[in-house]
Amino acid sequence: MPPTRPTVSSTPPWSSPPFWIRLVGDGVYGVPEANGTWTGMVGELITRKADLAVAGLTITAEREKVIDFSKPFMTLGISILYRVHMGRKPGYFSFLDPFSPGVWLFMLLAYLAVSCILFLVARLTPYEWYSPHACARGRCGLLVNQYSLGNSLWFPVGGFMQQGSTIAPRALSTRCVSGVWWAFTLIIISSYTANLAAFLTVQRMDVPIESVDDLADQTTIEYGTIHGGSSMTFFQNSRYQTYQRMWNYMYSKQPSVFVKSTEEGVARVLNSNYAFLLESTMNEYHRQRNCNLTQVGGLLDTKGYGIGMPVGSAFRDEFDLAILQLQENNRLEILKRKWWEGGKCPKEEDHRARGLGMENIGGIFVVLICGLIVAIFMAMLEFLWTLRHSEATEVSVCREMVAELRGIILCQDGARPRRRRAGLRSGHPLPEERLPRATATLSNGQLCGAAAGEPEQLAQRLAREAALVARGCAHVRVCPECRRFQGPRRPARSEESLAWDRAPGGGEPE
Ligand code: CWD
Repeated sequence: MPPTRPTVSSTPPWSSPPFWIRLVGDGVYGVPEANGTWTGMVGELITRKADLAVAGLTITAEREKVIDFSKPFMTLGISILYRVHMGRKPGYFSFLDPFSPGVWLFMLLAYLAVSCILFLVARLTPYEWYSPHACARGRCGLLVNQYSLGNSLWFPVGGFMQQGSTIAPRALSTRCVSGVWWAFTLIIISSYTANLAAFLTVQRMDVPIESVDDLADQTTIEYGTIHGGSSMTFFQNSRYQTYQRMWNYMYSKQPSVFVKSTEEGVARVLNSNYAFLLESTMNEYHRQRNCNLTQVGGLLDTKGYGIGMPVGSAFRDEFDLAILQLQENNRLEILKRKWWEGGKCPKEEDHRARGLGMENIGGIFVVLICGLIVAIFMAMLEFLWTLRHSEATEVSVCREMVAELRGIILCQDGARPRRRRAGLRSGHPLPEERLPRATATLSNGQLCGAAAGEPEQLAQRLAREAALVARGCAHVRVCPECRRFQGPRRPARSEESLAWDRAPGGGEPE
């Protein structure tokens, strides 16, 4: 138990030993030949070479015509045995799996496209140009646009990461771009979250066929049955279109897709791209012993195993009675469990229940560490960039950086780099320090400055923005109202500019 080769017992009768048990001569279960004779165990029973056929012999109508069967002692059906397809092993970067590389690429392109369009649209619409200082009426009428290139690139990142940003779109057009980007983000993040758990499992079952129809509809996976058995005749005699198609494939396929034994079929499943149409009893038996095997779909039919004997055999009633008794006192079920039960194969859910380890999500830690390293590297570059106009001193950049860091850690303002102070002394101030403190000349010749009694702070801010315009900074612009008072480029502190300075409410749009 279970039988691997058909077994036939011959005279003298089994009830009074000695009796002989031997394997059937041709090694098959039995199918009818063209000339009306039968092969295998069925043939030996018909010719009375054997008294009993004790095996996984399927009771069929065709056989019932030529031999007798006991009552069925097991029920089964034809099933598909296939090898377990292992998904990719979880890796450090499994968190990227929910989307294909193509989708990640398109997301990056979508992000860049949205950033560019946001930048252009914000420049185009007049509603994104506004005065940052509501109280600056009558002063330098500067308009700013919050969508600088940097902000245009940063704003979609805030939306995508569900963090938002302090940049709020003002115009209908920029709100429209933001709205569609947020909608896109919503779907992408929801889809990612929904798929993430499934993709972080240890090993994912990934079966290319899920039913007999899938098997019949493809040609890459070969499939076949045991040769000379009832499974083969099931397909041969079937009137169902799909099974007919499968029979035509199996019959014509070269090299043959039929196997001589279940062992040969199982080995073929494991070693090649082959699906074995195997009786469910044997399917279960082999799956219990090899976790790389799986059953695809359900049963194709329902039938039973019976003990075969020649027509009119004297043993039939005795076997029927014994089988019914064994069934009623659960002996058959106990025996089946005893012989079928094998090692336990882990289920897919078991993997999930175990939780995620570093092998699943370690990659995000790598991303974090890389991000921090890049940030530190960029801070260093920014530090060097700031010093680029400074006068060279005998103090090395590294020492200045160390001094700066020490100052930060010890909260000592006095530890500021000497090179910076040297820069100021030498008349090469830092970018911020180079900004005008109270007045500035605009590129269009407009002078912007603090009026008498104007708080110094506001004057400084206005002057600073004016200086940005003067440096060609594109996200600051002189308001159209102001331009009315401005002629073409002219030197600072022209008569006209002074007139503008004095004009009531001239510099600030409502
Ligand atoms: N048999 C078969 O036809 N297919 C199978 O998968 C197995 Cl395990 C056996 C023989 C069948 N039981 C018969 O009696 O012909």
